[in-house]
Amino acid sequence: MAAGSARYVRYILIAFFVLAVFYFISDSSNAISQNITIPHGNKGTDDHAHKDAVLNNQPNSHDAAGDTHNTKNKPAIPKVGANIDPAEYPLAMTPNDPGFHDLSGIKGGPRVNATFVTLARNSDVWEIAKSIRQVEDRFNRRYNYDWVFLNDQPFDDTFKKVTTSLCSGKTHYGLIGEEHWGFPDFIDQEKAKKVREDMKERKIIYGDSVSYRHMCRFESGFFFRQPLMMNYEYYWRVEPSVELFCDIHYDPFRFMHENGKKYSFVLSLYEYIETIPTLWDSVTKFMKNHPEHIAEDNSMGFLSDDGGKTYNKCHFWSNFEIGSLSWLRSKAYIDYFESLDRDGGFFYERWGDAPVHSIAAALMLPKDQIHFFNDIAYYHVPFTHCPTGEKLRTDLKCHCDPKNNFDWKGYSCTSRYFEVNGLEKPEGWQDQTD
Ligand SMILES: Nc1nc2c(ncn2[C@@H]2O[C@H](COP(=O)(O)OP(=O)(O)OP(=O)(O)O)[C@@H](O)[C@H]2O)c(=O)[nH]1
Ligand SMILES: [Mg+2]
Repeated sequence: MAAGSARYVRYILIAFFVLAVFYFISDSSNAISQNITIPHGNKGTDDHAHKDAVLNNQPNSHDAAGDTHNTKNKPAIPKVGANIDPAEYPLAMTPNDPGFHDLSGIKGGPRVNATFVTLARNSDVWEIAKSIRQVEDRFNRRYNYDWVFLNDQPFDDTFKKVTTSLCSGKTHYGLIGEEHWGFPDFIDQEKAKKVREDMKERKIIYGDSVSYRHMCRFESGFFFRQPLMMNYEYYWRVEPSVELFCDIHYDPFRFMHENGKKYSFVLSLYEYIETIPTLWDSVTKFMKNHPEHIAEDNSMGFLSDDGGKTYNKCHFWSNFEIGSLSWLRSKAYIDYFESLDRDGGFFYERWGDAPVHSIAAALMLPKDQIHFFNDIAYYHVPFTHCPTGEKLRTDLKCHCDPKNNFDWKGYSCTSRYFEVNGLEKPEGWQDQTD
């Protein structure tokens, strides 16, 4: 009997021991995860500073319109304008600037109220995965900016899981309303159909596509006013299957914000005239009706070789854009979009968002608010922007072949941009003209 109860006591002691071990393990793993806080550049870590930082993070007032994923549960990063002085964290733009070569860890200093934005279908998941991987590796893993995904159909679980796992910032998923992805009531459906049939016969790329037209109109006039996008001031557009070839050492959003830039590009080229035969007529009408929206120091010289009589078809390639959402939401841009939209060319022709954005930027922004990011090396089929200058390419650890750089070739408009802005072309440009 005594031996039997000793056995029970032993069992109870073993059970206690096992429980104690379990408790210890789970408590210490908690302690470990609590200790891995992502540094957020906020030198003061007092409660007040933390509260301010949270207050300056994106408001959640529009979350109802989309699905938000934040598996990382990261602390808020202070925004420009929060209780942090950007001057304490100067942008290291060149190899001589302190901190330029430090690409490790999360970057200290403030963040701009900005997001990446991607319009995509569920079927684009693996193509956008490639793009995200590159954007994260070359830049965002150190900055953790959010990423907004937009779709005219609900995103499926695979899309959300894959993209959320790849993005270092918060991810948000928005469903586009029918009013932003469909035919407006003033469009004559029969006429639009005939145009598509005709373009199909003439083999104009995407000429017979309805969805491509909705996409172009959406990117021209609506992406920046989606409820999820209303939470931000700047955007960086990313498309499926794009590539980034060089390390990005500084925060381009901060560069835009601190230098008063509203629109930026890396590639420019000529548009197919068959897709926009009457776009310039429509723009001319807008200019006449709204002279108040035309900037004095505009870039008409980039768009026209005869002082505005005709369009030379030059545009910034909008599959890459870093820009100001406030500008796109301004009365000037909305008046412009609505005027063009009423003329029907998104459906009666096949106006692309690239010439629509570019013409707006060139006419309604002063020249110095448009920026060419020479140091962001980029590919979207079939064109490459690979920075001119061997020193720059090696400093930024670029892996693009400079022979593929499109900037100075005949079909690019970047030379014209340089001329209009009185900029000096980088050394070695002559070697890349063909
Ligand atoms: N949700 C959704 N997204 C679309 C649709 N069509 C295009 N997109 C997205 O809109 C963007 C532009 O479309 P693309 O097909 O890349 O157009 P493009 O760049 O002119 O042509 P490509 O040379 O084929 O890349 C991409 O981010 C696409 O994923 C669509 O019908 N629905
Ligand atoms: Mg594309």
